[in-house]
Amino acid sequence: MKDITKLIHQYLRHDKKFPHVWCPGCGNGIVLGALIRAIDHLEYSKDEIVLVSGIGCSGRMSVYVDFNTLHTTHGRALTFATGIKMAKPDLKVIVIMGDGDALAIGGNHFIHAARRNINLTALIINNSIFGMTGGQHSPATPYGKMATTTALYNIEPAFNIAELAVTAGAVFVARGTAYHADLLHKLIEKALHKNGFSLLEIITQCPTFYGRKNRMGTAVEMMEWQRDSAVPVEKWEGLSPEEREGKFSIGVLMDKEAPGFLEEYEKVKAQAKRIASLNATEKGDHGSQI
Ligand SMILES: Cc1ncc(C[n+]2csc(CCOP(=O)(O)OP(=O)(O)O)c2C)c(N)n1
Ligand code: SF4
Repeated sequence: MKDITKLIHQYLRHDKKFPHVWCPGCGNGIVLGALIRAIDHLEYSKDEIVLVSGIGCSGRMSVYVDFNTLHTTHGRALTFATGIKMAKPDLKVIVIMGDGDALAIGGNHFIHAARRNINLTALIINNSIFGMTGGQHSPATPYGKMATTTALYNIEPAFNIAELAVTAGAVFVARGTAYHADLLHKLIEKALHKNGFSLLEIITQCPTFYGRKNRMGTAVEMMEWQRDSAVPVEKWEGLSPEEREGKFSIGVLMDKEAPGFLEEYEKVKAQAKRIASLNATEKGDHGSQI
C-alpha cells in the first residue's frame, strides 16, 4: 500500500462508514485528503481534534474520520463548535461546511463567529450549489449560472465568501481549490496554526449537479477550470478589473492579530472573581463591626 493511502486509512473510520456517499469526481475527497495531511504533518493526536460539520455532502466528512466528531443540524455547525471551544478551549476545533450550509441558513452565524474572533478553524467547501439536495442555487452560485431552482439562469449576485469573512473581522482568511491540492494542505496548516477565527474557502467541483447544469464537462475539466481561473494573491494585486474578470485569487488574503473572544472571556471571568471576593471581604468586615 502506498504511504499516502496508509496515511489516509490511519485517520478514517474505514471499518464503520464506508463506502462513502460522494459521487465519482467530487472535490470533497481531495479536501479530506488535504485536511488529513495537514493534521498529520502538524502532529496533532486524534484525541486533540474535534471535527464539527453541517449537513450536505461535505458534511459527511465528520462521519468518516476517526477524531472527536459532531455531525450537526443545517447551518449550525459554528454554533455547536463555539460551545465546544468555550467548554474545552484546549481542543482544536475544526468546522466543515458547504457553501449552502454556511452562507444561506448559517449566514448569520458565520458573520458573527468571524466578528467574535472565536478560535476556530472553519473550512467552507464552495461547490457553488446545494449538492446533497439536488443542485439548488446557493448564495455562492455566480450570477448567470444554472441551478435546478433557476428557471433560466441565476439572477442573484454571489457572495464572495472570503471577502465577506474579511469584512466581518476574521483574523485569518485564505482561499484554495481542489485542483491546487498541495497548496490546500499548506493553507489548512496555516489556518490551524492561527490563534483566532480562521476561514478557508475551498473552491471545488460538483460534476453531478453544478457541472452538468452549466455544461462544464467532466470533473477533470472542472478542475482544469479551477487551474485556469485561480490567480496567486501576490499576482492578483497587480491585475486590472478587466484582467480579474472571471478569475479569483488564491492564497492567504488576510492575516492579522485582534483580541480573541476566549481570552476576553477569561479576563471578564477573572475580573468577576476579583469583584466577588472583594464583596465577600467587605461583607465580612461589616459583619464583624456589628
Ligand atoms: C433545516 C433544514 N433545511 C433543509 C435541509 C435539507 N438539506 C440537507 S443537505 C442540504 C444542502 C447542503 O448544501 P451545501 O451546504 O452547499 O453542501 P453540499 O451538499 O453542496 O456539500 C439541505 C438544504 C435540512 N437538512 N435541514
Ligand atoms: S452531489 Fe456534488 S457535492 Fe454531492 S457528492 Fe455528488 S459531486 Fe459531490
